[in-house]
Amino acid sequence: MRCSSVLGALWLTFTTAGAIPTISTKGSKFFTSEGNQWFVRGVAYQLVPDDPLIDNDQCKLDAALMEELGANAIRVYHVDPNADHDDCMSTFADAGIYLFLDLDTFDTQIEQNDAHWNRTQRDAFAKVMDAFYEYDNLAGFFVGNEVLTHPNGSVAAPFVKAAVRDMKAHRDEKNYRKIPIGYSAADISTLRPNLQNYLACGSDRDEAIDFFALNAYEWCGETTFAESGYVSLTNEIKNYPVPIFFSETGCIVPRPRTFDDQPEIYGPRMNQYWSGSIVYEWIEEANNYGIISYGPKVDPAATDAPPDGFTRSGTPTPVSPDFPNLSSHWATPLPSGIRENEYSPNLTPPPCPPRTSGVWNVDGSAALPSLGQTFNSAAPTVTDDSTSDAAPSATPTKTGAASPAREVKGVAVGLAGVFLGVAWWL
Ligand SMILES: *[C@@H]1O[C@H](CO)[C@@H](O)[C@H](O)[C@H]1NC(C)=O
Ligand SMILES: *[C@@H]1O[C@H](CO)[C@@H](O)[C@H](O)[C@H]1NC(C)=O
Ligand SMILES: CC(=O)N[C@H]1CO[C@H](CO)[C@@H](O)[C@@H]1O
Repeated sequence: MRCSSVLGALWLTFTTAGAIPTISTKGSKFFTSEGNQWFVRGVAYQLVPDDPLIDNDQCKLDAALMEELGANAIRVYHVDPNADHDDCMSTFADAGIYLFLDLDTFDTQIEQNDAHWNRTQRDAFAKVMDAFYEYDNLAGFFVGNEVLTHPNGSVAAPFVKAAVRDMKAHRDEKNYRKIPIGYSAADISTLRPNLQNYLACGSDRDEAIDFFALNAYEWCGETTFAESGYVSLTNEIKNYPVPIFFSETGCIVPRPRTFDDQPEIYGPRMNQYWSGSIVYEWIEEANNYGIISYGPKVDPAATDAPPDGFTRSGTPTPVSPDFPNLSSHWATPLPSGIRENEYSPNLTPPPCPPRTSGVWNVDGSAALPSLGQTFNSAAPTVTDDSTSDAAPSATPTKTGAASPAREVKGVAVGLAGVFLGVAWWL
């Protein structure tokens, strides 16, 4: 927006300074507090494992280039709730950029094996919420990222939903605004659409997610809406009662990386059902998903070198052709969507999926586990003891400056028209 007159500029200063509209949900869409539909167009942003939102010089350098790119959101996987985030958050707000934040820390995330949700976790999640609720450009919280990664992982789903219930209760007890609370799922074909339906089902809306998000690497190379798998993902959500978007996208095989899914996601076939996407990821590091770098890779053995050789601060330099390709798609304005006051959704929650032998091992009509209830004692959610052995997986640990997300992303393998999402914890 440009203002030629001084008066106009003054008026703008008074009406918009520090005032980025907040985001809420209605039906299957996000809206700004100004009543406009809002689509996510973001990048995953985790330069350092602990917290990328405390170094304002760095935030300024990155926010400026993100604004030029056309991003309106970042996703951050881990923060330190004891740190001061005011400067970085206002830097991003000034650039029109919202934050989706994962509430878990390395020690507190819900695990698929040995699944539980207890007071220690609840208090740690609440601490992150308390540290961020005040920021108007906080768009939403995730209670988990890819907790369920295995076809038999469904038994962990009740603990994810229990976390949703308790985090919504915390938000409401504290009288915070209705900050949307959701979950970011791995794209496991055998868990679809049961997981998304389970988290949204039931008459008790205090237990249901406010939005769902999917990490989907199904659009790879030259493909189409129909061939990529996006058509079946879309068919599964046409009546979904809350917003849904891609919380990670950006397949890297084959190169060059074109991001040709972007016009489809924001185009008419998908934008009536989906609320956008977050591209994985900002920084170039060992996994090769970066769209910018802070300099050439250095020898990790050199003095003061970052553990993986990838510099994690400085002036961001676009990676080519990834960045220019994405930029050319994002030069297109976002769809205007529908005004909130013209939107009267008639959507009902999906039925809770019934337990299906070998596929969905959760009784959707059973009560959620209470705080501190363990996997074994959550008897209604397991069929028999053979499903509750749950050898604990290697707990993902914080290793130096390695990527906080998986270093090898899900690879979508086209196999006789069937897509198998495979994800690894490294
Ligand atoms: C909750 O579980 C964690 C392990 O994930 C454990 O370290 C902690 O002591 C537990 N807290 C309570 C209150 O049981
Ligand atoms: C799921 O399958 C994996 C691999 O087959 C196994 O290690 C794990 O224990 C199983 N988990 C449950 C809850 O059955
Ligand atoms: C959409 C777009 O800009 N595509 C370009 C991505 O990069 C390759 C390689 O430079 C180009 O050939 C495409 O035209």
